[in-house]
Amino acid sequence: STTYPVAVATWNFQNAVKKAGEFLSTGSSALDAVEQGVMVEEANLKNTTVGNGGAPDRDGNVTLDACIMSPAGDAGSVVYLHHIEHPVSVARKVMEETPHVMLAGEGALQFAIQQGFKKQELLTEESEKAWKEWLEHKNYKPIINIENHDTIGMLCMDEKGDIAGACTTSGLAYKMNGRVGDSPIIGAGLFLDNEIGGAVATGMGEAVMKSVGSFLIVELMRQGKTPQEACEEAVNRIVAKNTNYQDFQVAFVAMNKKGEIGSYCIHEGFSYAKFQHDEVTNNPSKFYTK
Ligand code: SD4
Repeated sequence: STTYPVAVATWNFQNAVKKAGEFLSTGSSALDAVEQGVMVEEANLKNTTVGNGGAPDRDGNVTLDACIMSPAGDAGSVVYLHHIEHPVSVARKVMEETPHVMLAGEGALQFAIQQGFKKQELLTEESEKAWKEWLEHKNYKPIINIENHDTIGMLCMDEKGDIAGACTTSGLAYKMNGRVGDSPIIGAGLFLDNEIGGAVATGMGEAVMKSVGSFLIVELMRQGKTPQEACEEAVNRIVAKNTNYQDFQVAFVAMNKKGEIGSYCIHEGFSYAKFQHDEVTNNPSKFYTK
């Protein structure tokens, strides 16, 4: 039986893969499906790690990072973007409407507004309240698993077998002002090669950036590893290089050209959502810590 169309996403984001699946099932391109899929979480006010409702940095600013890649290998990215609910769509505009790959901060916001995006307040009452509580102790300690309130990275393969990917986040809660994570970095939070497959990451962005994790996974698949083996190798390298791996989570999801999926993470509790064979499922990931 055919394994695609297929959509996979980090964490238990079944609504997002369902949306992507609806687009894929009615003949949409992987690129349209992946954008529409992750937009579900950008708009979800209950998700405090993506888009509208995202947790702020330690100074109270909600700053968003996102990127997108097309089957052709084109890429667009925005970092440190304020006041725009759908950074993935701005990233797509960067890819399609500019000679660049990445726009940051004020320039990214200015570009978004020129493209017709509306400026809005993204800090919700709940997120503001949680931030003010955090200010009382100021203990910066990223949470290992926030299950369905987390960063979304998604890969889609359409009816033609073409792969697109996206990743979008408000980053780690109470990060330093100006901090950018792995999610909008091509090769770290997301990478794909339409001849091989793709990978997405979530968790402690600093560890993912230093290992260029998603690029590594695609290259390992190119050398013949399965998506599962490639994800395991990427996590093993991070564990080997970080003596404090007990204190943070990193998780990867990968897909190859056959629509085979693999996933691996440091700590138990990560799962990925999948749309395949017209069915939406949540799939607990294998993990490193015993
Ligand atoms: C970051 N990787 O900004 C993102 C955050 C994340 O689970 O995925 N949290 O580092």
